[in-house]
Amino acid sequence: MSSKLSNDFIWGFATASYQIEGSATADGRSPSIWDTFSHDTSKIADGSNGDIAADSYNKYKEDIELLKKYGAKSYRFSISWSRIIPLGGRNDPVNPKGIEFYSNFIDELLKNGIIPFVTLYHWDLPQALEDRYGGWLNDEIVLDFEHYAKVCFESFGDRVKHWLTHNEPWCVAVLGYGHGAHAPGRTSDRAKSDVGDSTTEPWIVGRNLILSHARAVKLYRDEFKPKIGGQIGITLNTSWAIPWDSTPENIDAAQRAMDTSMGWFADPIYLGHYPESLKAMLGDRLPDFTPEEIELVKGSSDFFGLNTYTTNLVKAGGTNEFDGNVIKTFVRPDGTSLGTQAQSPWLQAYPDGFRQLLGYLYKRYGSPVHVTENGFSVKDEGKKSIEEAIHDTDRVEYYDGYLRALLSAVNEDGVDIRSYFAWSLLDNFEWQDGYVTRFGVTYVDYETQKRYPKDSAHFVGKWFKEHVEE
Ligand code: GBH
Repeated sequence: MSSKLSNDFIWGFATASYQIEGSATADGRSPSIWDTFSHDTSKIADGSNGDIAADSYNKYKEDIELLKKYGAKSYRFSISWSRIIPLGGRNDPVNPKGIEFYSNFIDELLKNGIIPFVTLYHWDLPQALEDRYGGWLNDEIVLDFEHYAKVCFESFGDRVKHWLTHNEPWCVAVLGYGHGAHAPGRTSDRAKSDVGDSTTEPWIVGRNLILSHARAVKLYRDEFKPKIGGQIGITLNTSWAIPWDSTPENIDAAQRAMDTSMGWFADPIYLGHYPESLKAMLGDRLPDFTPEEIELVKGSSDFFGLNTYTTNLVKAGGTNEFDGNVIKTFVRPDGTSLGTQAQSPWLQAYPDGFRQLLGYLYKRYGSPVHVTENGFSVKDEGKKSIEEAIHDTDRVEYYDGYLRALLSAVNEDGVDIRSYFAWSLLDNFEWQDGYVTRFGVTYVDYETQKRYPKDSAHFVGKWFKEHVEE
């Protein structure tokens, strides 16, 4: 048995437009819902926003230099919808300057031998569509997203062969409309927002996200793929769920956690229906699909896109519907913890959970897997000097463990994995956590916007050099 990954294995680093680009008003870009949300300083831990971020709109050539230096084969980045169509809608003008920016960017990647892996939607909806009809709550969005996707396929499809429609629809629906922690910040919690209904809106938004994904894929397959080839799919996020102990209630609870975090989207897309446990939990509040819609949705992803960071132990008895009404913990019955704690409270390192998750979803859904995000925020890294921060031992250990787990999943468990992207190339705007939490393999000094490779950047580069066949 080979102990390596095949030579066509794609690996690299990932980012997202709002988290790194800055230049919020440059060249005709209009605000997105994240500009609005983050400018309400009560929403972001350090009162920051993405106005400047890591300044990648201006420093993109430097970012590509870093990718080259680390030996990356590919770069996963997202396109800012409001740079391409500032007002967002299907009858609104396309912004040539926005097209030009990403076009130059893609050319520069290709010139350096780096494969562009493009996400269409990583959460930065044009604010104009939120104002016009309520964004993802309104099914108007389905056709507007399809049109935006079409403009991108037409403009970049000659050079981009790897497309993702949505990044983590669970986060869009739940964090945006359930907990109100992400833009547009709607929730039933009136301490956080005057508007929103957490019992219904996330499920409506989820349905529109699925339909918009499916329409964009159908368009790509009908009008673009026959001529230009390429692959298109969606990327979903989940933590792996392990029953806290072997009681039937807790085994059931762990399955419910998977059904809610991943099955909500994956079951319709790969299997053609919602998970039974979700229907049972929500009844009429889960808006179903018509038979025609199911025909559109089922089979609408060429691969399984996975973002995953951690594992939870799961017990029955919670009241948070978005986790499937379970209690999640890192603490085992014997009082020990699963792994090293990150800066992010929701994240501990547990490589074996990654391997188990890969096996689970390959068995359940049967699609080749692209791991489009995986990474670690080192505790208190934001408080360290640059000299200290670049020696990011906990992150190196995280990647060491998770990459070994990946290799075992491929070579021992037979999971068909096609790519791996570390999150993230750069420290960046970590949404509601602002700039304090750092996920980069490259340190960004926000005072000077200088970049400093961390030990983990070298580690990941070296690991793939040693583990991908020539
Ligand atoms: C990814 O989400 C994002 O795609 C990326 O933009 C981000 O920077 C990166 O991870 C690091 O966070 O306690 O209920 O709020 C990761 C998936 C799912 C992880 C939600 C945090 C919090 C659950 N995230 N989870 S909750």
